[in-house]
Amino acid sequence: MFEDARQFKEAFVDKLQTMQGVALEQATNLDKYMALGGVIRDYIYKNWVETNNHYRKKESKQVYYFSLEFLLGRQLRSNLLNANLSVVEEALQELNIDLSKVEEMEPDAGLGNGGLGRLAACFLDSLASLQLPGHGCGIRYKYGHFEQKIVNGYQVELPDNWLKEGNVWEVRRGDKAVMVKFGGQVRLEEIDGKLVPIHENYDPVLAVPYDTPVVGFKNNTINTLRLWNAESGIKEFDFPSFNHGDYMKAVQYKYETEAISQVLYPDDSHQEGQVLRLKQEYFLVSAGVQSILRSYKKGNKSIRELPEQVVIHLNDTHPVLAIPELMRILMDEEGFGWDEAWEITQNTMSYTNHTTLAEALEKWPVDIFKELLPRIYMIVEEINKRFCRELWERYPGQWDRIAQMAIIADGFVKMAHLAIVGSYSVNGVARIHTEILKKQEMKNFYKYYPQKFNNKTNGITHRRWLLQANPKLADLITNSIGTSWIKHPEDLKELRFYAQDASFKEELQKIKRENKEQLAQLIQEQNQVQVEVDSIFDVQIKRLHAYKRQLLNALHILHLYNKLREAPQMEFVPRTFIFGAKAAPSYYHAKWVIKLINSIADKVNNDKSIQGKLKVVFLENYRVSLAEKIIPAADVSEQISTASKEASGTGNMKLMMNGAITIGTLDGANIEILEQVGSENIFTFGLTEQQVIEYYAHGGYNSWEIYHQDEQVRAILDQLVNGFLGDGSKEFKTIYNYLLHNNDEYFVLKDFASYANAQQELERAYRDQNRWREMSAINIANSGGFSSDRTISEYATGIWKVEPLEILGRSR
Ligand code: 26V
Repeated sequence: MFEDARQFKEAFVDKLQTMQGVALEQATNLDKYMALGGVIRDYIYKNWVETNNHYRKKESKQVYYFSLEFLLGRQLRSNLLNANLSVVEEALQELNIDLSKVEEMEPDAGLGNGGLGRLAACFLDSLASLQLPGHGCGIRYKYGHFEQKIVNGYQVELPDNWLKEGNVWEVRRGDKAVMVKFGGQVRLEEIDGKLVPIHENYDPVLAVPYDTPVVGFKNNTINTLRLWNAESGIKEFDFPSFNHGDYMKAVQYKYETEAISQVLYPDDSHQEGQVLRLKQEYFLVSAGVQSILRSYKKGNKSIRELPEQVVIHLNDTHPVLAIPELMRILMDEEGFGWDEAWEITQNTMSYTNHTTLAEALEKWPVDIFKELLPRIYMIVEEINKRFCRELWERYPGQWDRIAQMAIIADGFVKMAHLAIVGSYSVNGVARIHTEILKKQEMKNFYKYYPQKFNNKTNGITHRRWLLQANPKLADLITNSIGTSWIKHPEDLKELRFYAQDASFKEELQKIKRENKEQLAQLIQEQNQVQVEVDSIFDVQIKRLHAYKRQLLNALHILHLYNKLREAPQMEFVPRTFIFGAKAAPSYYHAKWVIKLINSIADKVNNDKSIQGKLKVVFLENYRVSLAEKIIPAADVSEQISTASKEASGTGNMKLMMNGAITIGTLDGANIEILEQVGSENIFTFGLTEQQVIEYYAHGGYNSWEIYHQDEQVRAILDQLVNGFLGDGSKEFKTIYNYLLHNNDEYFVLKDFASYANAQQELERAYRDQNRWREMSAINIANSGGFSSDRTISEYATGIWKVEPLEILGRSR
């Protein structure tokens, strides 16, 4: 199929007619996108069938990655790349169609908040590309992460109706629907001498799977991302039989049921006791576990062998109810006793922790939990009882320790505790993060289960984030060191010899400049701000959160601006600060920081006295497809979280891989980046993790002291409240109070001087362009270890015990 461009063109024109009902001449870009997607999908589906047959036949162990979030972004270009359809671009050109225009028609699949969801998407890509039998299991939210508009400098949220034109990649599998039960009562009835739980008066919800193919890189493997849709199951023809009252009830029921998969919670840090969120979590895992067992039982293996055949990976605590759900099915439906069911369950589940922020650790009020999931609550209670008994035997009399480790305590179900107790592996996402888990956050659990804890430093798919997002750089790399890095990203190491090569560096610089030109154009179109292409493009793109300290960056910009205003002729390398960030809709502090950045932008960008040397740009609606445009154009990568707070970070890896130089704290994966590139090729600053933890434990920091001692800090803080930034109203009082009256929880002022110093050093380094390019090359050369292929290989051998499986494929 598609041996040449001609064959593809025929299929494409045909698809335009059969799918969209238009001729090529009349087709809009949307028509073209749909038809192109349709042709590619047909092509991919063949190997999908093949892959599934092969998995069935071989009875190979399967991984199911359970996650409330999958932040896929767009799929057209990555499917083209991975399915090896290189003729397509050429064929479209012959038809006078610009692929990049067509591509813009695809809405991002924004089914995630940030790092955790994007990691899940990178992992799917690596699983398939490494020919590992691994599948995603999630929710098909009707509305993805909100669309952000900036109005007068403020964030405004709009619904993201990403499915409105349909979704060419997915297929609905109505025949594979399962039922999920909420509420009702459970009573125990004695049947044949055994106590059997009978669940009555529950609300049934139909879970309907929509499958999306996940295409491996040029290898015929097509794995599956299964997303569940919540439906009432009430058929339209049932309606006439309802009398008036029932009719209203039926409509209401339909509405309430469908609400379960209606919208992604747009928060990545703050847990609220929302029943709907708990419903979503149980809905996903119940549907997921039921469907896994259903297909497992079609094979020849016994359920006792489940742990050798299946691993369910829990992406944070959100899908942790998979543990009691599997227990329920094994006991209530398959007739296992507790001990055997527990052994199977514990050996089937593995869990990743993604944060130590206390406010993000999930816990559910017992009364809400019990009412919504009565049978699951009984099981969790029993898990807790048995676990506490074990603890009592090991630590007799140590009530405090046992209370601290209990799964149910103080009226809450603690999901991280359930996760650790119910799975055989617990991992953190960067070395420092895992160490913090072991010595602080989960200290007692580590002492009790040392063998469960392990580290898996995060990674990113170099296919999307380099090969696809930065094709010119990818070509330069291939022309220099050959193609092996594409399959073996560690081979990027070979580039280190080119760090001294003048012509390589010249090319590198040329490519960066071209990418910057493109981004400058986008900034002009979107923000009507003209930026200097030869200025330093200094980028901070990530969720807006106090611990990530966009505020530190913003205050430092204000500081640079003050210096420039005082001495416009001072030595200064022009800089463009670029931000992209969404704030959780109810996170007021974060929203004020957005407003602050935009107010600084207004002031700075319009001040002629500084001769355009400083520009500030906040790009609205940060998302995967926007990241793909910003990252290749970045010179500087801002990774400035308060040490100990950023579990890993993955943007840091994407930017490094595209040749940006990191300015960062010793936090998350920054530490491993530092190790890879050496201290001459990164700018680090700020408090260490130990110092931060010491301050939190014993106090000793007073932000007012810095205000009083540091004249420059005082100047910028006063500018927040003296009308300098706006219409004379004192609108940034909340930020001022946060930093001073609330003592600056994340040490922004404490790290300010050290950050400003590092920035000065960075500027000095940039002046030596030859040296800067060398640094850039060294960063790219050492980024291969941050490919998610490395991460996934480690999961496969260290946790999942799964092996690659060759798929022969039908198409070739
Ligand atoms: C928490 C919550 C709390 C309840 C409401 C909905 C919600 C949604 C997501 C989260 C998870 C927050 C944890 C998280 O996103 N961690 C990030 O994980 C990245 C991948 O491991 C890592 O690189 C980042 O450093 C880490 O912040």
